[in-house]
Amino acid sequence: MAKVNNNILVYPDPRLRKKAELVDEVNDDIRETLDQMLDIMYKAPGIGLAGPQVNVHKRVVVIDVSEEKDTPLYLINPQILSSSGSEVTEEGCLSVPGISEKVKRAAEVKVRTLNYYGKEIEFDADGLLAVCIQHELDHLDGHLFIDRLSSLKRGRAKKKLEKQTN
Ligand code: GNR
Ligand code: NI
Repeated sequence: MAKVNNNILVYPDPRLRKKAELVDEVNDDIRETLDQMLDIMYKAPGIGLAGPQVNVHKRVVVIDVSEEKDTPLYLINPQILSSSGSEVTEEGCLSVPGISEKVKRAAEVKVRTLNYYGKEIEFDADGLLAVCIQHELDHLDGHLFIDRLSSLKRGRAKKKLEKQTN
């Protein structure tokens, strides 16, 4: 019913800084939102998309890190229960266009989430999936990957972003 805005919000849009709210019921409305977010993510193209990026301030995320783009993952009210190790990965963000920087995050995460059908599930993730989950959960709390850079690198990134933004 409610159509998700096709435009992905871009830094420094203050709406990217709003904390997303818990989903209280996984119904057809939420599933429609997730379907639309997946479309937008594939078209972008990206490997993940969080609600706030499309002005949906609910704790919803879609991810597909598969090569064939045939393994969508839907996360509703996701939580990281525990994490271990650390890994540095070059990250980009659809909301921070033109910037890519190395970010240090946990290498493995244990996740508890509701799935597409509202069932609570738990799973472990590593590699790019673990990185993407952490990146998307940051969006739900209004955080961007550039917030995690050293102040020197963040300063440079912001300067580059300001030059791009007209
Ligand atoms: O498409 C995306 N690629 C990506 C690469 C490395 C680490 C994280 C990501 S997520 C990003 C899409 C996005 O902005 N999701 O919020
Ligand atoms: Ni992002």
